[in-house]
Amino acid sequence: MTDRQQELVWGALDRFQVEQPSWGFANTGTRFGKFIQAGAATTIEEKLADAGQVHCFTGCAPSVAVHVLWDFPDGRASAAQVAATAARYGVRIGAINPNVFEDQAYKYGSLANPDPAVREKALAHILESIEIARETSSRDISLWFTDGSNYPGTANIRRRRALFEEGLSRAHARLEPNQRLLVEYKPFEPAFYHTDIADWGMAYLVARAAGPQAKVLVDTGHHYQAQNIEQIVAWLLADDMLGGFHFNDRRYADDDLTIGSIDPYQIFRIFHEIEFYRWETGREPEIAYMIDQSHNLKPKIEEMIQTVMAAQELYAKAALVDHGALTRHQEACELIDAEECLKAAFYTDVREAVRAWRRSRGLAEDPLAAYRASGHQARIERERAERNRAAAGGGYA
Ligand code: AFD
Ligand code: MN
Ligand code: MN
Repeated sequence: MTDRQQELVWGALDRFQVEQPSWGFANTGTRFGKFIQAGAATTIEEKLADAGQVHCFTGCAPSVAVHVLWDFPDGRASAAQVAATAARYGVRIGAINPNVFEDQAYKYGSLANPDPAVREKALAHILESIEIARETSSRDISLWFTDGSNYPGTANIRRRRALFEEGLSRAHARLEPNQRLLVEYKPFEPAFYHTDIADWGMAYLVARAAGPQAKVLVDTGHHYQAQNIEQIVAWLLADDMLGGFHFNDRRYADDDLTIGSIDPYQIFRIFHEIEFYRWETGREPEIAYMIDQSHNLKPKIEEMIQTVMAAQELYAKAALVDHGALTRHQEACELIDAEECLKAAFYTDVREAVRAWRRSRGLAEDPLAAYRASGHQARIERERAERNRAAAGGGYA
């Protein structure tokens, strides 16, 4: 690696921060069940303590996305305490995730429910989430809706779009100047016939209708198999509508696997579009890089460290693309040379440069090994065993 390449890698690593999901530390699973882990977090304090470990060893994951119903037992009243707890563990609260999909009232939808009383209930929860964000000094309110239908003819699709535009506009009107609504899309699940906000175009349109502080959230697991995600990213960047990502990887659907574990080149190409935009425009887009993974089988803290390390490496690789040469080759239709600009960067082994960056920042060069040697896992398994054993019905997988 040349000195210039190391300089590019270190510059990228200095810029790169990724947000952890509180729900990644708790016992979760698939709709076919979950395997309880002895050391899994069962309270927001334990989740923040675990996230603090990940940030302590990686140095680039200082914020934690939280889920209102799962992490704020007393709603807005517990916001200040949750923020103080986060600080105690060396992290801060990041995106606030309202939950308008678990309550029985939302059986036929939330903001698009045919019943105006349910729509008002969902909006009230979103407005409370905006208040919580104010108390935790969070910029982003991250909205995912399960609204949709399972059978043809059971929903008025056009009317439901209009209801979303109304509800999101009312939420947008209550934002602080520094706050944003991130509208996440997903093609299916749990709805199986139509999902109201199913793709980037629908999210774009309802966000635009809501107001200038509403953007699109791209969850990498929320696309059909052949979709070109980096093309979506390029279009959203061009219109300043890219609010952020929920990173994970997938083999078949919304599998929430570890980032880069199935198709690292795709994540690299997404980062490349962002780096290419930065180089070409000189602008710094305000993008929330967030992880949305919650593993059933891998040890949770180790998996989050593995995820953060993988994201760092792929972002560092994307910073190595020679944008000047790429642009010249593109203009001249020198296809192989243009493609090779990406492949040369992607196949560059950045691991030693990343290890050197960690040493220069006083971090362990191998965060996973350092965590494993810390004794934290054994300690939390002892401390949390009983609560998790109860959750497992007495035994562990
Ligand atoms: C699920 C949904 C969606 C959402 C996440 C956190 O598919 O990605 O962002 O839960 O609420 O993964
Ligand atoms: Mn998501
Ligand atoms: Mn998802």
